[in-house]
Formats: sequence, structure tokens, C-alpha cells
Amino acid sequence: MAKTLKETLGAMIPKLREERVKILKGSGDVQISQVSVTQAFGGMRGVKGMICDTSVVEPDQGLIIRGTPVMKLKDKLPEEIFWLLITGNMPTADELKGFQGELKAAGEVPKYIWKVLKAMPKSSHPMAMLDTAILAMENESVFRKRYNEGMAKTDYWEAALDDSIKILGTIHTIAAGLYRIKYKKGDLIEPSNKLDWGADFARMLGLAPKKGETHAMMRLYLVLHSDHEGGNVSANTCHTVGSALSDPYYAVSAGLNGLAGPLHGLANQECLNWVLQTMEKFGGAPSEKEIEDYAWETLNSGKVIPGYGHAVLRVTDPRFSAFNAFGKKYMAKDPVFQTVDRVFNVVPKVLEKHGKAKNPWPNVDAGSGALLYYYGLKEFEYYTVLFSVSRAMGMLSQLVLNRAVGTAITRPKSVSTEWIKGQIK
Ligand code: CMX
Repeated sequence: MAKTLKETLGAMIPKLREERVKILKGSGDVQISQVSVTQAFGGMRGVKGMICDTSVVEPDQGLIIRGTPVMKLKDKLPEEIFWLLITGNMPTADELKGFQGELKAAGEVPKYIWKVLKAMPKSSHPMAMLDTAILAMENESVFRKRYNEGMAKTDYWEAALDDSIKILGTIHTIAAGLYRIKYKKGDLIEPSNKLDWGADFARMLGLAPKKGETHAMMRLYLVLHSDHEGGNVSANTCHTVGSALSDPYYAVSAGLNGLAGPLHGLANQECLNWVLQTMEKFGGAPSEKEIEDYAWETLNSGKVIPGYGHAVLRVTDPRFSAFNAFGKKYMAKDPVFQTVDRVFNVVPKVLEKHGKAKNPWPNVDAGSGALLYYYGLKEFEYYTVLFSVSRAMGMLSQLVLNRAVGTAITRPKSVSTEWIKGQIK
């Protein structure tokens, strides 16, 4: 019989713990980073001060999940990616089937969640709705219950995994349901036992299958956004909150609040907005010259061009390239997609000339919106919710591993401006 995810992890964890103890005992004093004044004032950019084994982001390559570049994983199922993130290996066909069954078995959304969502103001942002739903579901936490019963430290990861499976088993249903509530799309659509996670999410949103294209698009979307190492705002926030032994519902909800920021996950709503604004201004798909003029207008009014630049990457984000390739295959003549493609030809040159952004190339958010829009998801303020459903996989896999190896509570040292001035002298 195929092993469950819990059995697989259970077998791995003693080795992970041993390795950690060995490294700390033998080499705990080895220096791995220095911090400059610029970094202390500048969002700790580049400071190496935490461990994340699920993925790395190389400035010249982009996302690498457990040693494999994301482009090589783009045709996998999101469920396979979660297994890979957390164990370091792809599941076998039987393991995958068993894990999909576990997600389905955890798939019932408590009824009070729908009441909470329906009670929220009509103008609530979809991200506020999603975060509230995840936080309200904290009532289901196995971690909190077992902690209160005196759970041993060595068992924290198990309870965290139980909560993670419940969150992943329901988050797509909650996200689809809040979409239908907020945008008055009709009754909620029940989950299906027959479809995989991504395809079922697309179906529950109410997207027409269109010969399977919407299912394929959603799977791709969920794979590409799944993780981006440990220091980005959402992962780092989830990590910090989880390090206080706040359970996964608290930690993921907190991480998602960070994802809702316009410099982070919300950029995808801003991005399509910017593309549509150019189309509106110029009455259809604009020429490259018109895009260039609009880019300068944006920059000269002190705004950023959404979807471009990155804190770590210094090349075109491979996730953008994967979306772009999908668009070229299925919607090459669509004017919104064509505009996104033209923006890609123009904006990096403009940003280079502008001379501020360290990375003039597109990030993941520059490309995804056009695909969603094409398949009927036209409410772009909802897009970060899709990002969230996917990123929950990265946050939860990191969190379970942190509980498994006993990562300490986060507590960096802050210093005052006076102290810095003293150091400068
Ligand atoms: N348009 C205009 N200016 C930009 C820019 C852009 N796309 N990207 C960076 N800059 C500016 C910065 O605002 C900064 O200006 P100031 O010195 O006046 O503050 C300067 O260039 C240097 O910034 P940087 O070191 O290159 O970039 P940061 O690491 O500070 O910020 C990011 C990274 C992503 C927040 C930034 O590039 C940005 O705001 N991009 C647009 C928003 C976006 O696409 N966000 C999504 C990122 C992906 C994600 O995390 O989800």
C-alpha cells in the first residue's frame, strides 16, 4: 500500500532533525551574512537569516523547487507540487491518488464560514473575505486543540499537517464560493469527487471547461504561484506568526494579509488594470509607441509599473514565460493578451532608461491576468485570491517543516537610528 503524506514525512523527519543538530553543533558559529546600514533601513534585502528548504529563487534563474526549475514542473498537478515541496520528492501515482483522496476527505467547509462571508459588507475586498474565512476556520484547528491537551513538541508537525490538509482541502472551495457570493454568480457549486484540485477549483468558480483549457490554465496557475522561498512578505509573515506556535490558520491568514499588499500579491490586480487602462486610453490594443508613452506617463506621475521589477530576480521571471507560452498557444489573437505581450517588448527598455528599478524584467504578475480575463474571470480585484490558494501550499509546507525540526521563535534584533549614528561615528 502507498504511504500517506504523514507516513512519508514521519519517516523523513528523524534524519532532518539529526542533520540540523549536527550542523548547529559542529558549525553553529560560521558566519553566513553581514548586515549593512542600507540593508537595515532597506527591508533587510539580501540578509541571510532564515532557513527554507522548499524552494530557492536564484536571481538569474527564478524559482527552483527542491532542485528542479519551475519550468520543468509546469505540467504537473498542484497536489504533486505540494508533495514535492514538503518531502523533496514527487509522489508515485498511488501516493498522489491517496493524497488527493485525503484532500477530498477534508473538503467540507464548515457552514459558519458561508454565514461569515455572506455577512461581510458588499464592498469587502475578496482578499479580506478569504483571510477572514481562513481565520474564522481556526475554530477547527487540531494544532490548537492538541497543544492545549499537552501535545509533545515532537508531534507539533503532525497536528500542523492535519490543519494544513484541512486548509488545502477547503481553500479552493472557499475561494470559489466567495467569488460567487461577492459577484452574484448564483448558487455555490459543490466540490466534485472526480476532478483534481485545480480543475475542480475552475469548475466551482463556474468557468466553462472550454475543451479542458480552463482546467489546464488553473493547474498551471496553481503550480506557478505555489512557493517563492522563505523571505518574501507572505512566507516570512507566515513563518514568524507560526514560530510563536500560533496554529496554521492564524499563520496562513497572516501571510495572506501580506499577500494582499500592492507591492506583493495584489500587483496582479494592478497589472491587468494598467493593461486595460492603456487599451481604454488608446481605444483597443495599443501600439508599442503608445505603450511607451503611457509607461512614461505612469513613471513621471511617481507610480510603479505593476508586474515589473523584483526584489530578488534579475531576469524575466520564468513563471511569466510559462504564462506567455500558454497564451501564445491558446489565445494569440486576443487583444488583451496581445497588449501584455507588447508591454513586455516595451517596458523593460523604458525601465532601463528610467534607471531606478534594479530589475526591469516582468515578474509573474505581468502575465497571468490576461489568461484569467480571457477565460471569463474579469473581476481583477479577485486575482490575488487565486494567488493565495496556490501560495497556501508554499506557506503550509514551510510551516510543517519548521514545526518538524523545532525552528525557534523569530526574534531579530532591532536597533535605533541613534544607535546607527553611533556606529557610523
Ligand atoms: N516601476 C517603477 N519603479 C520601480 C519598479 C517598477 N516596476 N520596480 C522598482 N522600481 C523602483 C522602486 O520603487 C525603487 O524606487 P525608490 O528608490 O524611489 O524607492 C527603485 O526602483 C529600486 O527598487 P528595486 O530595488 O529595484 O526593487 P525593490 O526590491 O525595492 O522592490 C518590487 C521590488 C517588486 C516591490 C518593485 O519592483 C515594484 O514595486 N514592482 C511593481 C509591483 C510588482 O510588480 N509587484 C509584484 C512582485 C511580485 C510579488 O512579490 O508578488
